[in-house]
Amino acid sequence: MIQLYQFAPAFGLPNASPFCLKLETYLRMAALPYALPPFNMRELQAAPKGKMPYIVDGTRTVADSSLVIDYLKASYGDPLDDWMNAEQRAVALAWQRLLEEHLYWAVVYTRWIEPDGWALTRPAFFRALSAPLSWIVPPLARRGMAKALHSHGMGRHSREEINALGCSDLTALADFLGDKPYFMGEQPCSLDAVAYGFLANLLWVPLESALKLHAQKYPQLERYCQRMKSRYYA
Ligand SMILES: N[C@@H](CCC(=O)N[C@@H](CS)C(=O)NCC(=O)O)C(=O)O
Repeated sequence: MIQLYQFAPAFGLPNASPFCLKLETYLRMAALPYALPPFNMRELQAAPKGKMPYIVDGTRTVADSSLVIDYLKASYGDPLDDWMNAEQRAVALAWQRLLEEHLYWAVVYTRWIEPDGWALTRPAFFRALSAPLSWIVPPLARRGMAKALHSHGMGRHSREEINALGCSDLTALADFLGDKPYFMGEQPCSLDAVAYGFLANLLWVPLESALKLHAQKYPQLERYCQRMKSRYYA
């Protein structure tokens, strides 16, 4: 059976990492059985690309949620996306990139850099550490995130600019979803695993960030997450 390596649940969600929640949701959507080995820091150190999630499937280890999904499609078929034409695939990929390569960094800023976010993130992500690691690791990890934000470019903006950029992504997502049940229409597809991974991680975490408050202005986003949850996590 596929072994899914990811962080421990946090914030009342199956995973507080949008990429981990994306992959677990994909496995459920595609009805692929998987097991969740208990998380410990050694797994993150052993991660082939230094990030979660990754899977072990028999003799194969595959890292990166999107590359894992490509591998799963090639190995077990593509029940979720095989109905889409080339234009729909192009649109879905563009939304995925908006979520993963842009909105993600605004979320990272609110969780790791803004003081209210850090006050929640630190205990939620590092509770398993005991002293002295619990004093040393969290500030180092936070510094690493600040560096990554700066390298990406998002971290060079002011707080107001970052929130405005993230909010415009959320407005676009809400406008595109509109009254549709799923992002690409009547039928769910792998983009919905990505969207759920990110939107649940904004709407359902106890951090009242500007991004969350903005997302709450669009009731279709909450309805969408509830729809995904009741269909795939009942
Ligand atoms: N492109 C990767 C991104 C994964 C990613 O950024 N994972 C973060 C958690 S959201 C992580 O493991 N961070 C740990 C670290 O950077 O040390 C994917 O799709 O899997």
